[in-house]
Amino acid sequence: MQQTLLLLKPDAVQRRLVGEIISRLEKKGLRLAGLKLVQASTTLAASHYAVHKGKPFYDSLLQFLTSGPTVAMVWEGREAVAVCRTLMGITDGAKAPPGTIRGDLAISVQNNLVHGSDSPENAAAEIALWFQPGELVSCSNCDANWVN
Ligand code: DAT
Ligand code: MG
Repeated sequence: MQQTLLLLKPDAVQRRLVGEIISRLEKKGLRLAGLKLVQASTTLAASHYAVHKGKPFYDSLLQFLTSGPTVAMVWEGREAVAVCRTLMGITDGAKAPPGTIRGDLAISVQNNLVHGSDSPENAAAEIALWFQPGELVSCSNCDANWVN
């Protein structure tokens, strides 16, 4: 089953939207495989967003991701990477369609509540960056035959 890294970034925690966002992921039928609250260091934030190094918004982005606690999660399911990206909506909250997390709950480009891996390869690398292997739990939800 495919896994993806989902971050509820510091704005989601500060705005008390953690439960709302997790609820959407649960209801979709994804399985939670890992969950923790992390105060990201600059080193962790820089590794996570290394692909954006050199862009005009990079420094601000690192400041944002280290500005408070982040909820780091691994979600698992059929096409989990693409499913989570669809649930999130596009990057700019002002342009993300209604029904998506960003479209319903964000209006900023930077402070857009969630991160989701954009490919299975990046998901594997990002999961390894945020989680130790022993922090992930494998099991099958009791309704798996109804959901999948
Ligand atoms: P996404 O989070 O949708 O995968 P991304 O990987 O292109 O988007 O960018 C990572 C984060 O950087 C994004 O969630 C918010 C911020 N960001 C992207 N483009 C930006 C811009 N033009 N101005 C300010 N922040 C930006
Ligand atoms: Mg991205």
